[in-house]
This record gives sequence, C-alpha cells and structure tokens, in this order.
Amino acid sequence: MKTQVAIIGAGPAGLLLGHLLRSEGIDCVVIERQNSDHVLSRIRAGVLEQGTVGLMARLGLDDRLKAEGLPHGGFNLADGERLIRIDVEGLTGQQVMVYGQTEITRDLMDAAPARGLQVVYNALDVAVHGIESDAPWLTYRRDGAEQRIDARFIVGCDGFHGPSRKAIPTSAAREFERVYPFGWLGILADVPPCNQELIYANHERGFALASMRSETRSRYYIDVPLTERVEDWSDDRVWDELAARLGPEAAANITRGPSIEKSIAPLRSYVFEPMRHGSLLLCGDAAHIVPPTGAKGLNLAASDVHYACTALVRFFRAADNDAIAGYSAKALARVWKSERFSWSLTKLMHRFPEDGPFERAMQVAELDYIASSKAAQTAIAENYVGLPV
Ligand code: RFL
Ligand code: PHB
Repeated sequence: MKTQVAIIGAGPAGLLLGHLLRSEGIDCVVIERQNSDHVLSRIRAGVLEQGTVGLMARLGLDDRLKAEGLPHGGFNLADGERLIRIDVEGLTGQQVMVYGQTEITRDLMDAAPARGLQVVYNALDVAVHGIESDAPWLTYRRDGAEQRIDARFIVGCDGFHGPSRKAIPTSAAREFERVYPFGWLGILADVPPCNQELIYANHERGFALASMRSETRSRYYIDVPLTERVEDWSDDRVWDELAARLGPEAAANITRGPSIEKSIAPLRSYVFEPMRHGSLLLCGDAAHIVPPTGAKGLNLAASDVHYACTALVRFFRAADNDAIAGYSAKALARVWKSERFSWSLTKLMHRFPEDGPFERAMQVAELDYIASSKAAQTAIAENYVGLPV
C-alpha cells in the first residue's frame, strides 16, 4: 500500500491527526496495535483546553462534546484547611471543558469511516524503515500476513512505549526525565461528584484529586507509593482515604459507590528532543510525558498534532520543507512550558518522601501567596486553560 502519511497509533493523537489530514485532502492511514475496544477501555484524561475543543470544532466533530461536556470556569487547590479557588474564567476569559479522553477517542473513531480515514487495528510488530530517506516505509503483521506501507512521512503517535521514538538514533537525540516516587491510584464510579469544580488537595496524608466525567460519574485520584498494589486497595479503603485527604467540606458531599475502574499510574516528566528525524515526526506521549497534575498530556498531544498537520499541509501544497524542518522547535517550545507547569503543580501539591520541614514550609508559603495574589492566580489560570498554540 502507498500513502502520503502513515500514522502509528490510534490514540487521540493519531486519530486527530488522521482526521485533520483527511480534512485537508491528504492521504493517510492509521496503524494501531490493539483493537478498538481496548483503545477505548483506557481511562485517562478528563480536562480539555479550548485549543483541543477548537480542533474538534474545526473538524465538525464536536456535537457530543458540546452537548455532554461540562464547561468549567474554575478549579480549587485545597491545603487541608481551606479551598483556594482559581477563577480561571474571571482571570483569563476562558473555560476548560470536562470531557473524557474515552469520549473524544470514540467521537474520532466513529467518524473515521464516513470521513474516509482508514484505521487498521490489530497490527502487530509495527516497524519503521528508511526514515533518513524521502521514501520511508513501515511494516507490520496482520492475520498472519506481512504488510508494508510506503509513505512520504511517518508520524509516530504511538504513546510512550511505542516503536517510533526508538527508531531515532540515540546519537541524534537527547532525553530529559524525572520519575516521581509515587503513582496516582484512580477510581471511576457512577456517583455524583462531591463538588461542582475540580479539587486538587495537598493533605498531610498525601495528594487527592476530585474530578468527574458527568453529573453522575466521578473520577477521583490519590497518590500512593510505587510499591502499592491496586489489589490492596478495596473501594472502601479508597473512599476513606479520599474523605480524609479532600477535607471535611468535600468529604461531607462524597457519595460512595462501587468502582467501575481502578488502576495505578506512575508519574513521570519526560521530553525527547528532537521531535522529528528525517521523515519521521513524533506527536504526543511518543515524545513527551507530563505528570497528570496539570491536565496537560492529551492537550499537548493535540497541539503537537496541530503543528504537525500545519507543517505537512505546507509540504504537500507548497513543497515547503522549512515547515517540516521547524516542526520540532515549534512543538517543543510549548511542550517545555507545559512540562514546567505540570512539574511545578506536582511539586506544590504532593508530599515527597525526601522532603523535610523546609520543603513543607515552602509549600505552605506558596499556597498562602497564591491565596492572596491575583497575579499568582492569573499565572496558574493561564497555564491551566492552555497557553496559546
Ligand atoms: P496514547 O493515548 O498512549 O495512544 C498511543 C496509541 O498507540 C498505540 N501503540 C501502537 N500502535 C501500533 N504499534 C505499536 N507498536 C504501538 N504501540 C502503541 C497504543 O495502543 C495507543 O492506542 O498516546 P497519545 O495519542 O499521544 O495521547 C496522549 C494521552 O493519552 C495522554 O497524554 C493523556 O491521557 C494524559 N493525561 C491527561 N491529559 C490531559 O490533557 N488532561 C488530563 O486530565 C489527563 N489526565 C492523563 C490523565 C494520563 C493519565 N495516565 C493514566 C497516565 C490522567 C491519568 C491518570
Ligand atoms: C481526570 O479527570 O481524569 C483528571 C482531571 C484533572 C487532572 C488529571 C486527571 O489534572
């Protein structure tokens, strides 16, 4: 098979890029290792920036997002005693949208056949070849048969563990990494949220986040040491811990119920530079990871995809090589700012095992400063709502 752009990975980054390229009349194919149910079963992001919402609108795929998404004009930081509300809308004029990654992926998946976007699921042993040439190709196995796709570009949207980043020679790359000494234990339950807006809490027992998917479905997280196993956390134990960490006001409003998903995700900051090598471009988690505290991972994937699509359109319409050459620097400038925000909010809201009284005093002072300073709240709000693309 021959195409203009071969995309590896049918997560949100790959599907979004596929749709954007198709809407510009560019030929592409998306190759995914898992089946579609497996892709939809991953419970991840919940908060979308306006830029991400805007891309769905540009594609005309935002009907359900507009109908079912929950626009939020603010969120709260809790320090064990009080709630510090960040009035995102008042400070920036913009809102974020609470709409699950599962739903955005489903919207993109469902629209693929009608938009002529070919997605190949169950593709095994995907490998990239010839990325330093103008005629790269990828190979995979499906139903026992070897397959080959020739393309002008390959875009790796295959997440943190996919093969595309590994195809870039280490001599041409630099990696930056911080692994955190805890993970987030997440629980999804069909119960009404305890608060209308999100609450990020730094309690002496640890971090907690109260989030939601709808008026009737809640998503909560607590941080746990990496040595913990999810089997050791009964639903009751999670609800007790949430009630303790989120503080008395939120605890009084928690509705308990059986979990429909429960898992532990490790926290990491990671950046791979450059995000292009020859004819291979990287987008989303394939190139970078942020800890989820700032709700930035999916949104960064969306801004990468926007930059990549713009560069590819210029290449195919106007033979503009400079746009492709500039992709990595353009995307990384935004990536690093989101890395900084996610790292700083993670530092502020978690108790690190190595921290002593001084580090704790710094957290208290910073939360006090945020509570009393419109400038500090504005800085947080403009990062949370999403820096310009
Ligand atoms: P994905 O979603 O990992 O998709 C990659 C796809 O590539 C496929 N793949 C392969 N396909 C073919 N061959 C191979 N060899 C392959 N290897 C892998 C995979 O099967 C998969 O389908 O990456 P993508 O598209 O870059 O999207 C990134 C987002 O998923 C991620 O950044 C967010 O979920 C991060 N995140 C959040 N982001 C936000 O913007 N807002 C949030 O509120 C938010 N909350 C979160 C999060 C991530 C979390 N976890 C579990 C890490 C909360 C959590 C708990
Ligand atoms: C979520 O609802 O899953 C969620 C919300 C905010 C975050 C991370 C995850 O910062």
